[in-house]
Amino acid sequence: MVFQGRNEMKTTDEKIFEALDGFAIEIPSWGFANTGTRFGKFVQAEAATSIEEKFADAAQVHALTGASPTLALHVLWDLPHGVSDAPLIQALQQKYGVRAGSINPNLFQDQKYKHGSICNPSAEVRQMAIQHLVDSVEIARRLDSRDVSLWIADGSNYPGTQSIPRRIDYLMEAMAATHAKLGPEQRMLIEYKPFEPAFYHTDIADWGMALLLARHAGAKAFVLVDTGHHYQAQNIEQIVAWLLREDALGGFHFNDRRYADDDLTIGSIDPYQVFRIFHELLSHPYGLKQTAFMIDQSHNLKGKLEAMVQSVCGAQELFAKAALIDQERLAELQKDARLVEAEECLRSAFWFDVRPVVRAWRRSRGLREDPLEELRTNGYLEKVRAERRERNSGSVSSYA
Ligand code: PSV
Ligand code: MN
Repeated sequence: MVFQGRNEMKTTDEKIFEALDGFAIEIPSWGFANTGTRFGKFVQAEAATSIEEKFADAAQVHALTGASPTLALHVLWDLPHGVSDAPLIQALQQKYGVRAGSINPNLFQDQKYKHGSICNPSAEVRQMAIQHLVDSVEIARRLDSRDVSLWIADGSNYPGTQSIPRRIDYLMEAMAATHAKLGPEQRMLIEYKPFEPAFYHTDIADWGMALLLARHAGAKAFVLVDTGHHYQAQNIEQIVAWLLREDALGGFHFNDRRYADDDLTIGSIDPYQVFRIFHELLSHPYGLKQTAFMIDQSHNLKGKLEAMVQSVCGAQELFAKAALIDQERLAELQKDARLVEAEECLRSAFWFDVRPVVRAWRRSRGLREDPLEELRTNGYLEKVRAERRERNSGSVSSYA
């Protein structure tokens, strides 16, 4: 298969190698811990029980894939004492060779947040939530972490129970107060989600609201697209194209879904969608420049580490495929409205089997060809299961 543009002399292998050399995707600390659904938890012996174990697992995933050098941290879960936990994280970064990635404030678990955090009708609760955001900015600064990633779970369940416009004012105030604390190299990413945990209205429900909030907050505020946070049938790559055009795209939380915010493995349901998103990024001159790639998945049936390695490898493959699209030729075909040829130009890259070249790339970079197989046989899983089994048994009488 030839994927050469008229002026481009790069071979398919070269394009894939170049793409993979420049590709990194952050993994979430919460993907290694025991989590479940609201109906229950199936506890895993290998699940991380401390922040150190999360760093150890992240280092293992990075050693196997060569593509996940940073670990997203959730403040309440990973730095329960706030800023004073920063030295511990610094030490873990040193020890495991994985850096702290985005810092995720937690504004959804405290009992005081029953009616919202930064949108709560109580000024006292709003102030407490803003203080947590400000502390999160400070944590990120101490850890040299560029992004503070805000997901606001606020909303209401019944019409008439809250004032939507008043809560918009509260949102604007909190975002501005947080933005004012950002250092020159820091950014805040604003994540949107149409539902859950609230079921009537969510205060930041879609990309339009997130974009307006970012615009009002200031130049260091950007929008974060979580692929699981859309209504069915939403064209996500179109949102990406708009955000890129507005220089407002900060990053992604990747995961897949069939029904709601299902947290399934990236590309497991609709790999073509991920490919189309990567295509929008690659066809934009600065699409990759400031776009952070992160996985936001916590698996309760798949093995934690296996799922994470599979996710990173899946993301690499889809990115490699998108890098094969002949952008120059595609632009010409689109201009002439040669529909079938244009579509085939896109599709042929998608259907090209990049896996042999990805394996060759791994070999050439000193990595194992098959990271999943390596994980199953290198002894890491047995070791951590033995070490952690007891601690994970906690509240359950038996578990896998
Ligand atoms: C909320 O559904 C979300 O996507 C946010 O990014 C949280 O930080 C994350 O999941 C973990 O709960
Ligand atoms: Mn998310």
